[in-house]
Amino acid sequence: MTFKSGFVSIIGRPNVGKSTLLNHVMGQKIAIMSDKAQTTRNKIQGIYTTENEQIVFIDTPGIHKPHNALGDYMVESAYSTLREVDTVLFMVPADEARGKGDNMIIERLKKANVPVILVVNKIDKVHPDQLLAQIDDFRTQMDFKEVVPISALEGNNTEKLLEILKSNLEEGFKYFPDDMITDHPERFLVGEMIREKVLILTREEVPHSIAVTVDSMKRDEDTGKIHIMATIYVERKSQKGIILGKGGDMIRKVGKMARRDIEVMLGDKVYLETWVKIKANWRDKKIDIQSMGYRK
Ligand code: GDP
Ligand code: K
Ligand code: MG
Repeated sequence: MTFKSGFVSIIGRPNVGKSTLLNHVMGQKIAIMSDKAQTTRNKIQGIYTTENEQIVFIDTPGIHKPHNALGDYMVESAYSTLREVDTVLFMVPADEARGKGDNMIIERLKKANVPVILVVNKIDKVHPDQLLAQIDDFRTQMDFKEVVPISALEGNNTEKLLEILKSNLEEGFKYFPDDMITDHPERFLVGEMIREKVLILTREEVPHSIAVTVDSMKRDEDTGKIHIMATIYVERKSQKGIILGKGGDMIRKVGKMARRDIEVMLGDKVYLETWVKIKANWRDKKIDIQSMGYRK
C-alpha cells in the first residue's frame, strides 16, 4: 500500500477551540488550552501517524487585530501556514454569529490557493436549527470544500472530520518518525504548561502580560528527580504581586498544578522551581519577544 501524507492547519478567531481539537485528535495535550484569548502564541505541530498515513496538524494563534509586536508575530505565524499546507480547517463557533474577525479571515482565505474545510465547533452548545443557520450563513461568504460540525470538547463528529482528511490525502513522504508527536522540544512544552496554569488561575490583563522561560532542566543525582528552573515574566510590579499571591499562595498553586502535567508528559518525577521577574512592556519590542522565545 502506498503511504499518504499531508499538512493541515487549524485557523480561526481566538477561543473557537482550535487547540482543543488538536489535543483531541492527538489524544494528549500538545497545545495548552484556556478560556482566555491568545492562549496559543506559536504555531504548534501535532503529528498524527498511522500505518499508512501521516497528517501534520498545525495549531495556530487566534487571528485578531494586533496591537503590539507579540500580536503581529502571532497573527503572522497563523497566516504563514496558508502557504505551507494542503488543507485549511477554518474553525468557527456554532454559538456566535459571524463577525468582522471572521470576515477578515475569509478575505485572506479566498486569496490563498488552498482548499478550505469549514469546521463549526461547539455544537454541544446550540440547537440544531441554530447550527444549520450558521452553516447557511457562512456558505454565503465562500465556497468550502466541506462543512463539518463538531464538538472538539466532547469529541462529537471528530472521527468524521479525520476520515474526510484521510480520504483527501495524497501519496507522500513520512515526514516525521513514528514516535514524534510534535515539533517543539520538551523544554517548550514545560514552559507552556506553566503558562497554562497562570492563564487558568488569573484574570484580566495578567494572562496576556506573562511569558515563561525554562532556564534549566536536569536530573538531580541525589533525588533522581528532574530539576526544572523556570522564570515567569510579568510587565508590572502589581502583576508580580498577583502571581506570587498572599504569602506565595498563587505561585505554589501554579507550581503544583504545572508539576502534575509535566510529570505526566515526561513520565518522570519533577522538582519545579519557579521565579517571577518583571520585564516592563516586553510585548512591545521585537527584541524582547524574541528573548522570550517568540521567534520564527
Ligand atoms: P483556541 O483559542 O481556538 O485554541 O481555543 P481553546 O482550544 O483554547 O478553547 C477555548 C475555550 O473553548 C476553552 O474554554 C475550551 O474548553 C472551549 N471549547 C473548545 N471546544 C469546545 C466545544 O466543542 N464545546 C464547548 N462547549 N467548549 C469548547
Ligand atoms: K484560548
Ligand atoms: Mg489555541
